[in-house]
Amino acid sequence: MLNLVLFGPPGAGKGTQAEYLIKDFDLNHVSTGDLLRSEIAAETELGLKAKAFMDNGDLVPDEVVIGMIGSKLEANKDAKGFIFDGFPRTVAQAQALDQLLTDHSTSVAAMLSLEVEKEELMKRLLNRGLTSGRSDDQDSSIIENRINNYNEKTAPLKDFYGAQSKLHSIEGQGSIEEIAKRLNDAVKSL
Ligand code: B4P
Repeated sequence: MLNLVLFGPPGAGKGTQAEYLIKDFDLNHVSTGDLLRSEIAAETELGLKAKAFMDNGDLVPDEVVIGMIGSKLEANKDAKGFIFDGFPRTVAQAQALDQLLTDHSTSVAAMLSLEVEKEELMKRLLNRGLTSGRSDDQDSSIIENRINNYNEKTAPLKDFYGAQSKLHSIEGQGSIEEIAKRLNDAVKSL
């Protein structure tokens, strides 16, 4: 199995680039942001719990997100591999992912970290907010909170995967196609 963690701050291009990686390497896509938004749309108990956190730009509690990943792995045992998009976002989530993958006799092959400057992130997200209908993309103070949460709770995961020699930093500015090529080259070199 080829399991990739697609990493980066909000607006780094994770969802955008995941589409190319899925096609190029025939992987299953697991986006915790997308899974949470479908739970909210379906007005499930989990969705109702997650909504307030997401609307404020805060991380949803670890146990909620980890449970969703466990179900996805269980339901796709024959997959060639997974692309984890927006997960893990905390050290506890990364440890849980390692354990879940070990239980399925596999592991994370690489963390692909998209590097983008804050100014560009703000620009992309506010721009997406014009059409996405996502309230967390429409207000600069909420976007700031998301970026601060990333710097405080999520960025330390680079050390977590770096210590396992799995960190690959990728320049995340430029055209979408250029970045897709950089990611493709990085995966082929694994
Ligand atoms: P996500 O859905 O993961 O939201 P995101 O980080 O904003 O998405 P992404 O990074 O994929 O967007 P993209 O750059 O592709 O999370 C939303 C919320 O869910 C979180 O704030 C949190 O509350 C919760 N959550 C999710 N996972 C969680 C977890 N594991 N634990 C706890 N809470 C969790 O796109 C951004 C824009 O940039 C797009 O408009 C795109 O077109 C544009 N863009 C992309 N690449 C570009 C490029 N090269 N040039 C110009 N524009 C580009």
